[in-house]
Amino acid sequence: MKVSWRTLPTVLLEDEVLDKAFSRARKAADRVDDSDRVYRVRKQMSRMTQTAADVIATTLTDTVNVWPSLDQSPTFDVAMIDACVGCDDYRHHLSMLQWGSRQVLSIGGQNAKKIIRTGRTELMHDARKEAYGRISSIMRRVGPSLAWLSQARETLKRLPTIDQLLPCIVVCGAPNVGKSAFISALSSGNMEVNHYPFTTKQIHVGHFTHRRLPYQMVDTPGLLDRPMLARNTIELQAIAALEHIGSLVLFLMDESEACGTSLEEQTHLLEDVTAMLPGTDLIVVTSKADLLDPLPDMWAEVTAAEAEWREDGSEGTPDLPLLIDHKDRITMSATEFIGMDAMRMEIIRRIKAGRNVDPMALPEGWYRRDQE
Ligand SMILES: Nc1nc2c(ncn2[C@@H]2O[C@H](COP(=O)(O)OP(=O)(O)OP(=O)(O)O)[C@@H](O)[C@H]2O)c(=O)[nH]1
Ligand SMILES: [Mg+2]
Repeated sequence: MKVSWRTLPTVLLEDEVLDKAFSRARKAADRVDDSDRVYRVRKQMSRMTQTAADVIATTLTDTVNVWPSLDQSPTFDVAMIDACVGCDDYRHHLSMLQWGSRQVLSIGGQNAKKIIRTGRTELMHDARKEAYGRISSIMRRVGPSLAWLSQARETLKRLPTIDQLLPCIVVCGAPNVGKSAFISALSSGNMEVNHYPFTTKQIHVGHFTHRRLPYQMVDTPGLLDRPMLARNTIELQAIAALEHIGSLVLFLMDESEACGTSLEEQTHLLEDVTAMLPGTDLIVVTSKADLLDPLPDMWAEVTAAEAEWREDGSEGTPDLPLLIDHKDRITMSATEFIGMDAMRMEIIRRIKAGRNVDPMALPEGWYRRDQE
């Protein structure tokens, strides 16, 4: 499911909702034409009351309806929303709008009745004024919720978009190990950069395409910066949610320790991550291969094989040799772009291997486009 956080329409604020409603109401009254004064005033006042109430109720419920229901949102999104704006607040403010809508409709109905039942025009005017007053006071209570939603929309617009039906590679590791550089080096086209709620950092979402299938890559800055015990529930939820979005997790280790985290700490982190994501295929990758001393044995061979493949037009699925370090781990240099094509092929192989063995058997609830 592709979530529509980016396309949430503008949320009208309290005054804007009232202006819209009252001006529509005025126009509705202007259209009334009746030579009998009592009939005319009655129609005018009841239309004003009803129109104002209807416009407000509709505006509020329309807002509620376009905001995705958290119960039906993917776990990763819910964790991100919780971290960005708070799920409890999210639910509370939407339910305030629902409440406001009901109140306003009931005020509209009650006062329209008063207008219809009286024969005295001044009482009709009074009932219309009373309706406006009561509606405005309901709107004063809904106002803070509209303001909250309007701000939340700004935050949610920047959530990374991850298509859950497409393969997604989650790139994690300690701070500064080279996650963003890796994603950027493997990305064809522009990388999306989103603000990340947990820290002042940014989240990168990149893509590459193989045989017309887009592969998404997403990094996890800030998620793993703190020791496991110091993390709060929401951060833990977000980490756990990686299991739902990731077809494959790459854990980057910086052997050079240039990142500022010792190898020992990075190893602890790897243990934590492995424990948190028991169901996900994970590859440990040594980053910054160019800083390894000595360079991996295969350095020259991989450099030549990748260069040759690129010169030949980068076609097909070649068996490029992987760059392997002295610990028998796959390694690459994002800045020198060595071992990257081989790494990309390995990613594709691993994701394919992890997918359904029977290509016709899809998980429940999925549909095949070619069978529609
Ligand atoms: N020599 C070398 N430096 C690298 C390589 N990849 C990344 N770096 C450097 O390592 C530093 C951190 O790289 P980033 O890609 O920002 O690391 P990150 O893991 O995204 O960092 P955070 O988002 O802060 O957690 C930068 O100065 C990069 O230039 C590499 O392959 N070789
Ligand atoms: Mg980064």
